[in-house]
Amino acid sequence: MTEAQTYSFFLGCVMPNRFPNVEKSIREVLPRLGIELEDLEGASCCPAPGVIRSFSEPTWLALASRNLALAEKAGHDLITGCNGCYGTFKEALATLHENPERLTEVQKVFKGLGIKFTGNVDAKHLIEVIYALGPEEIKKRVTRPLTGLRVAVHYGCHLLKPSKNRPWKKTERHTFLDELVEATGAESIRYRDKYMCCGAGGGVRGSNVPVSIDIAREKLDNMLEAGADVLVDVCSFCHLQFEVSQPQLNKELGENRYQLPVMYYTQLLGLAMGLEPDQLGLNKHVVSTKALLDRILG
Ligand code: 9S8
Ligand code: 9S8
Ligand code: COM
Repeated sequence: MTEAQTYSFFLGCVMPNRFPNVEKSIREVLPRLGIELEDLEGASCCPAPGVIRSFSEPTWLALASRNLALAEKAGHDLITGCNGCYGTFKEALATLHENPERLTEVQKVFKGLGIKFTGNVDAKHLIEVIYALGPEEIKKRVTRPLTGLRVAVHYGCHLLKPSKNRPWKKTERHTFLDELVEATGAESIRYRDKYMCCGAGGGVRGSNVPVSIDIAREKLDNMLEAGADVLVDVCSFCHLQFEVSQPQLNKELGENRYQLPVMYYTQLLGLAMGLEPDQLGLNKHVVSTKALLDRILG
């Protein structure tokens, strides 16, 4: 077992408000892997990279810095389970580190607010921290192998791009999430346009719902065509998109074509580690997980 590590847990807006069941699965699973989470009291919206940064980059940088300053004060690196929040913090840190005058600007904004910030803090996606343990280490925790389960993984955009400021191998064909899924005994299947956006980010879902869910439909069609039993994601906003779009699409169609269960990675891993569906919030899904759970739990 690796030494315990502690992080400041940044929730973002979507997870605590819309998917506390996913949050629960993270809080159950991570400590069992030796990853301790400390709440980041007083945190605000990251703010969303595809939205707020498009309106005012300096406002985005100051608010992101304020959240980073809370982690810096707590003495831990920040950890998040949302790709969008991860994107904000990675980009904000790169901006501050590459342009010291931007740090000075932010410090000026903080003047008189009692916020100390040096930029000496890092931000990680929880999947990065889990992957650093190694898929072999994950395999050792599996007591209920998910053999025969066909998983369509969805990476999302901000986790991978821009690749310059991301810790992953420089490739267009990432495999780290597939490896972590396969460590549970499940099979990560190939499907068309796996690395494509879910259609929600960049303000698309907020401004043009028909276009947004049409992109989700295309991804779902590709997954279903490849025979997926479940979709696995690692982003609060992608999770929202796939959970909420399916009933919307079914309503438009007048038939229940889209019923692909959507799990966050820690829910899948938790099942493989022998946790109960209730502990992982799997009984609180929009798209029912019941038939799938009956199959897995036997
Ligand atoms: S915070 Fe506010 S809207 Fe959100 S979930 Fe993730 S991106 Fe950051
Ligand atoms: S994909 Fe494209 S922009 Fe993003 S990361 Fe999460 S939401 Fe879905
Ligand atoms: C998507 C975040 S995860 S944003 O909508 O692009 O800001």
